[in-house]
Amino acid sequence: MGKNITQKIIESHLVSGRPVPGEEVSIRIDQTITQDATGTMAYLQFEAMGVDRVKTELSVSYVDHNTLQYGGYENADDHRFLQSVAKKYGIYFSKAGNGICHQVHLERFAVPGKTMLGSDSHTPTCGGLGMLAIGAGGLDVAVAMGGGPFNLIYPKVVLVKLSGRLRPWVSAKDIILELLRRLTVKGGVGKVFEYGGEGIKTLSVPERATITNMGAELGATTSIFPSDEITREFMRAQKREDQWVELLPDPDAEYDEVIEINLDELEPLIAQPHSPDNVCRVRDIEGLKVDQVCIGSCTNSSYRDLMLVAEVFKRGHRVHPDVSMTVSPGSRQVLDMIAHANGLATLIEAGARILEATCGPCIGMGQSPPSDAVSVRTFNRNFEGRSGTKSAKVYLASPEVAVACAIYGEIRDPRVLGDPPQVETPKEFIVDDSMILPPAEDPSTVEVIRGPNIKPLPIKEPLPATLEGKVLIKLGDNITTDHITPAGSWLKYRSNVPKYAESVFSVIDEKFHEKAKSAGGGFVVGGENYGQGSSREHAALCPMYLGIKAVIAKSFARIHRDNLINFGILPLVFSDPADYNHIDEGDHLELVGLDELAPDRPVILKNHTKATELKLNHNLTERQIEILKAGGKLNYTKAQRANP
Ligand code: MIC
Ligand code: SF4
Repeated sequence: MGKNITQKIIESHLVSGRPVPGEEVSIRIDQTITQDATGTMAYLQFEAMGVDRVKTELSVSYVDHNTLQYGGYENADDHRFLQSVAKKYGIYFSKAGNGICHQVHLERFAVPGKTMLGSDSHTPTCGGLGMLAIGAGGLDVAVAMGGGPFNLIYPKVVLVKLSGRLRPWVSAKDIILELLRRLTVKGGVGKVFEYGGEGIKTLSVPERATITNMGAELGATTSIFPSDEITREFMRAQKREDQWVELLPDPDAEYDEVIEINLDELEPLIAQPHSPDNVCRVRDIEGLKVDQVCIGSCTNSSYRDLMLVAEVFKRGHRVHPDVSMTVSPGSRQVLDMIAHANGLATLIEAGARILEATCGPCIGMGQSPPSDAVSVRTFNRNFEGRSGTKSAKVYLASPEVAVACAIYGEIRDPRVLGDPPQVETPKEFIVDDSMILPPAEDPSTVEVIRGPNIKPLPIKEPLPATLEGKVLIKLGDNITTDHITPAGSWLKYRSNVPKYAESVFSVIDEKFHEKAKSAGGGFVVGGENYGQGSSREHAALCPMYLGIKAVIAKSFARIHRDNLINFGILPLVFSDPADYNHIDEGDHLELVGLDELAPDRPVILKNHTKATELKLNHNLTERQIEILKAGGKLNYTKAQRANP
């Protein structure tokens, strides 16, 4: 039987397990990436493991999320820590201003056929170049840097067969929005989306990367394109054709599912507040007044995306007087390229505000919209409050749609703008890696510098036989990690868990952390897809710090479930979803028999308030149970290293 490319990469990296969908396998990791917001924790954990140098082929530490260094020393201290730790342990360090990790990695480091683990949920961006790139919590990345394998459930592989060619003003973003419309934010759980069909030949690597990037919003394990002549041309233009390898599915490759999209039939789409799957046609909501337009983020910040916007403005258009428009380039290379191509000057003259090459407004670092404002963004997430303004209404769309909205001051289908500009992929990019610092030759000369914002890691006790406490909060479906531990102004406390823990659920209940502390911890009850969104392990670590013992939900998002296990919090699932209706906030619960926790054996929950008993499932593997029993993955890994 022929193999698809996902199978080829997983099987060539298999360390243990059977490659059968639904079974746990472990794979060798070739490359890792971290970013500043998750990196400090990941490196503290790496240090705690006592490994003297990374064991991967390549590890890169990026500073891209919180580069403003405003209001005090916290960020700058974290960045200095990251720089010194990278130098000491054999990690490349991409300085603030060099760009967003996913865009820079695609340009400078991604290699087809390799595996990569990144402490950011949009790590699959590099799947656009034929890499098996997976997002995970920082602790999993730390273990991979130490040479440990990464465990995952062997995914189902879905072929997304593209035919035809995108019509004028329709773009790669519309392909992934169409998938989100069809499948929803939980439609990709346990799956890898592998793109194929004649239509892929019409898409450049950055366009492919827009699609694989936003596969994260489907909840997918990852997304991947083959590595073909288009990939080769991109790598040649990046002056690293020597790293190119062809990677194609076998002609008789089999897939678990096939989804067909005829590109000719797509039209400009837009995701409405507050979920990336709330997708409609742009023309269905035309005329809605727009207050803000933001171009950028790891989804749409390539040379092609920014030049397209600039080319539209070159026709004599300007930003509408009532609109505040920002542009954040994906990388310093992109900024340099648009400057040389006269795109930057055009954007400035048109009235756009040029921001640094960072995540910026995407993670609520600046550009929080005014109250009730409408913001159209080329980003990938529009969860309520993520922009920093709870009442704002964030829409997600392509650069084509965003520029039309900026010009007209209202939601507009870009097809009103006449013939679309043609932006060719450059034959040669400007390559200057001087903001990527190599590690030291002699690590013993490097001292790791820690500022006062870096607090020691909280460690959990081993799992007891029973857990008792109150339901501290009961939540609905699709709770995001932005609800659990918001970013924005809290971002600077990522290496200070006691402080960051004050943010837990503050979007929903400002007093939650006080309530949790005074109750001595307790339980969280959730609906479907609990913990969707980012990979931030703080969404497990901070609740752990507040004494959360278990989360009982209808279902979990992959990365967050792994993070809960890594920090010793039980992720339990209602065996009958209707049981969700029989637990209320304030109920006094007890989980019993945890000393006998075993795969396929349900956990018994006693609800003392309601005098009822429920069976809860968990789908935990032997390995995950061992981690939970040890009180988390750090304890477990240390014990394993002590007794290999
Ligand atoms: C995000 O887009 O939510 C982030 C910020 O990039 C996160 C990582 C983090 O919270 O630091 C992600 O996507 O994993
Ligand atoms: Fe940065 Fe936004 Fe991408 Fe997250 S989604 S990595 S915050 S640009």
